Amino acid sequence: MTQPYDPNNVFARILRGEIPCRKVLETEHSLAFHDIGPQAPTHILIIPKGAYIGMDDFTTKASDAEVADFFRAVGEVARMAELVETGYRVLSNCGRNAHQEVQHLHYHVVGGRDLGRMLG
Ligand code: IU
Repeated sequence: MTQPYDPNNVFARILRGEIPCRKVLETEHSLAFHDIGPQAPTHILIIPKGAYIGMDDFTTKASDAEVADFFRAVGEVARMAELVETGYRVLSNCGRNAHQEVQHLHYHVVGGRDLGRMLG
């Protein structure tokens, strides 16, 4: 990562309680909430509570406990949203080519309709 973490990005502000969110799940190291611009009937974001921009700094700087907590939260969100049986998509946009909008790592969990094929 070349740019520094911006502590005033919108997800940092949500984590500090400065901006409200529709919370789905909170764990020791992670927070999940509904996306404000849902792309499907269910569209939930999962973020680590730590100050990580993307997968690069998360997987090199976060503790094993943070990483495990985060990925368990992703799976738990899918179960809580009752997406397991019908299926869902998990994705994370990291960096410029992926059009990452908010510079705090987030995974999207999207489901509730046929999502089509992502590639090809
Ligand atoms: P992206 O992967 O960085 O492109 O997605 C950012 C997402 O964050 C996008 O789906 C927005 O709708 C969502 N979002 C949000 O839920 N709350 C906000 O205040 C803002 C963006 I700004």
